[in-house]
Amino acid sequence: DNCKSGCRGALVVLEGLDRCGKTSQSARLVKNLDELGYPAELFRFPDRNTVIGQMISSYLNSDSQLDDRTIHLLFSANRWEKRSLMESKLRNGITLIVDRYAYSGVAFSSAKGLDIEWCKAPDMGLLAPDLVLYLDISPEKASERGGYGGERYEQLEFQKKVAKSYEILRDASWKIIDANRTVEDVQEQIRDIVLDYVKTCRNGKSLSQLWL
Ligand code: 2DT
Repeated sequence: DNCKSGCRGALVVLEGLDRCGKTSQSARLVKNLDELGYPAELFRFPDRNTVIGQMISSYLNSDSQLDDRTIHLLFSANRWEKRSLMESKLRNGITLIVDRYAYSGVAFSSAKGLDIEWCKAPDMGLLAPDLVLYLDISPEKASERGGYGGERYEQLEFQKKVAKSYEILRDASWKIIDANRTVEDVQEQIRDIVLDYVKTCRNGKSLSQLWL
């Protein structure tokens, strides 16, 4: 291992519509990196294992009703409660593959009509990803993939609005991945892109914060 002090893991975020393949790609990516000798761990948001995460889960299952701003802040708090753990793992050289992050927070809440700047504010100061991968698929195509699971946001009309919000949110640094291809093709492309970033971070790129 040629990892020197200052060498850290990369923070890699996967974003996209429901059924774009994020979750299986995240798992495959962690496995690929581990096999290549780069320690990696999977995080996902919402993290339903915490008390806040259980409130979010109950809302998504429509077992509870919450005001749009209230649930937005819970999603953000659910990221804040993992911030220090994520930072210490990164500083210990572990690459984090994160299935949804603050961009989902802004895209989904602004799709309900909330102001984008208001949506971004509570996530200010969270760790900024080194790389955002957007798994691009049309809302129609996504909805045909094995059907939605019946959670609150899994409806074609709403996903169309989310897709528009993501378009507003993304910048030139995002890598847009064509998610219409086979799982293996997508996996290979993602692995190659991410390896570059992992190497850059090991060479001492510093961690920064949202929303710079
Ligand atoms: P999963 O199906 O990936 O578990 O997501 N969501 C997610 C938000 O509205 N705000 C957020 O901050 C995050 C992280 C996207 C469950 C749903 O929760 C939405 C889909």
